[in-house]
Amino acid sequence: EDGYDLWMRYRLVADRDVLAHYRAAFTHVVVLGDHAVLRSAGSELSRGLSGLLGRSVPVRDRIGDGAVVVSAKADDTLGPEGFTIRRRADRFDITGGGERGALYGAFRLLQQVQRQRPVEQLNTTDRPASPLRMLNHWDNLNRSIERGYAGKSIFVWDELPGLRERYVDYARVLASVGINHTVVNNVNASAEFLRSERLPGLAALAGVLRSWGVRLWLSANYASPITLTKGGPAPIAVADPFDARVQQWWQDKIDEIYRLIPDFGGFLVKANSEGQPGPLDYGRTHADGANMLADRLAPYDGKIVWRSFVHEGFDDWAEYQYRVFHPLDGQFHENAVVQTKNGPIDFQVREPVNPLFGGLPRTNQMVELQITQEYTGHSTHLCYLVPEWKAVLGFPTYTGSGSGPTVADIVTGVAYDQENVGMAGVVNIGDDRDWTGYQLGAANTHGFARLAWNPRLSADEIVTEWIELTFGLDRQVGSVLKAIMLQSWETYESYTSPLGMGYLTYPLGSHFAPAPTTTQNLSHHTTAAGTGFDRTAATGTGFTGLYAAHWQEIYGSLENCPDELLLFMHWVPYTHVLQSGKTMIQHIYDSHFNGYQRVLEFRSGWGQLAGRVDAARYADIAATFDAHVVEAERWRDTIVSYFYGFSRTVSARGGWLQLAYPGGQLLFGGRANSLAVQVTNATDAERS
Ligand code: BDP
Repeated sequence: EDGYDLWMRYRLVADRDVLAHYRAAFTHVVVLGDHAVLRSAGSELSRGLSGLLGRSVPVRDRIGDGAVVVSAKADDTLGPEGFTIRRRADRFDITGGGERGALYGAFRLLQQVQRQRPVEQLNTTDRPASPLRMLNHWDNLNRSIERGYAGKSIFVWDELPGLRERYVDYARVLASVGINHTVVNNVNASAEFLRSERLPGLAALAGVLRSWGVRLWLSANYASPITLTKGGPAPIAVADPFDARVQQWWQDKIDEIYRLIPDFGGFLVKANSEGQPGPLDYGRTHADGANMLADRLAPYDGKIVWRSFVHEGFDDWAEYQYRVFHPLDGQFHENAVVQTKNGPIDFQVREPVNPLFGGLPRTNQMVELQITQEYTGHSTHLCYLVPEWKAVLGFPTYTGSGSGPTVADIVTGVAYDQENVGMAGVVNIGDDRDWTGYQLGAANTHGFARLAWNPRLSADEIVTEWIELTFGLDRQVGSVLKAIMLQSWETYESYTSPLGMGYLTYPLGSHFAPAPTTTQNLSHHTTAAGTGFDRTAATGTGFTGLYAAHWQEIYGSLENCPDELLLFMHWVPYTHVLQSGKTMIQHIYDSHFNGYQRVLEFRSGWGQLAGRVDAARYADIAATFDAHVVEAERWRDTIVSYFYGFSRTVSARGGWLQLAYPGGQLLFGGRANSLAVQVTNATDAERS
């Protein structure tokens, strides 16, 4: 196996009793109704059950004993995307509240069968919590992927409208976990995607997605009217949303798109951020810019998703998004959605929740999470992000009644009774055979989608499901891998950036290797006496004042601020004693050493599974853990040395700070202004 099948492997059911029951229960598939999405459900059931049962389970016209009957019927309690699976005397019914619901029900049945759930336990009813469950690809026209670590874009733009088989598998992957919208190109958008010559190709791609219930979106460059009329008969020199010619250009473009793609989802826009053009260039607001497009998309049931990730000209970039967007609350039109990154900085391993959640009660909002591991180890470090996302979604903003609403309440529409809300994931998919660049990376893709479907699922439930679907039901594989994965996010944090400092990589680079000197003043103010960033309202930048009173008090206080965010909120002397009882500097040292130790344990834990996982995937993952160990060591040694260099404080471990190197150990220590180094087991070259 090479990982291509992800969580849809459909291998023969191993338990003979269970298999015998399944063979009696499922003999054929019947699709009631003529709709492409229902046909997809039927073909997937036939394909999956045939593999799982080791015999043909064809699609037939007649309902008889052992039929799995797929149909859709409008139903208020289910909604268009909900479903029920019911075991009748002689057959199973999968009934969707709409076609997509039926498709999701088909995948759910197949997942339960892959997990060998007894036939008596297959009855279920479910529906998604958020209406917009969306992927964001950061794929460019030349098929490079911004922050992608899994090869090139799976979309071969220049070959469209020619279609590849992989597009169908891509659509199946999305549908299998309930993703219903996808933005196929980078937010740093090339206007070329909107050029008329490109649209028939995109329409062909949209057609494939449509059969699996997925709507295609595009990222739009706000200056497209300028770029695409240049050199033509009627060039437009501005992109001002109040300019009549600009408005007409967009109107024509949107009409053109919908003629070709009747279910086009809409535009995702990154404006006035990191050099991108936008309405602020013309003295208009983000709301002005978004609404001009929203109004033209509305008659087609299209939407605009407008990103709040802006940072230009600021002292503390943590505040900038809030300061720009909070005053616009209530100004965005109904089909405009503001998409906000989970934290106020940029997908660091730990950030406080963006204060815009709870800060925009009259605006439709989506949370943007990063599935691709830009700042969390690319495809080398295992970092399972579901526990982080759970913490984000569960965060109580205290901006409403009691402690609520939580972020999950906001993005599911419960908080403010909204419909155009949901979750977007910057996806890690590329054209590598295993889709995500390393075998375990797909767990994040799966986990994001499962949380978008139901944010109440626990990390334990989600990872267990993913492991069982991906590696089968071997108990030891399940327990060892689950323990590793559930620890991996906090482990990554502990050897890269404990205490919430964040951003310790070179800011303009690949965001992979440690480079703490380069982010001095950007994410920390490190001196001989201490480190951190004073963002308090009392003495710092004022960021803590953007939260509800409850959090202002907690984050603003050195004593009450949770350790994991301490250096994000405060500048702290090395000698400060943390809630953990250790001094801050000691905590930094210990955290890095312990984290590295845990990565060694991950590698040896995986080593125990030899023979229990198919050879190719086993070896692939073992090789990734080897690389992970090397990189974790690099992080530990760089960051520990960095803080030792400033603090000149020696670890309490026998008075020596220990840095391992491949051949032995480097111990160094001393008192202020003196440094002793002792090297053991070294060759002369290593010693020098
Ligand atoms: C940062 C990335 C950059 C993206 C930007 C964004 O480093 O590549 O373009 O965010 O989200 O995380 O717009």
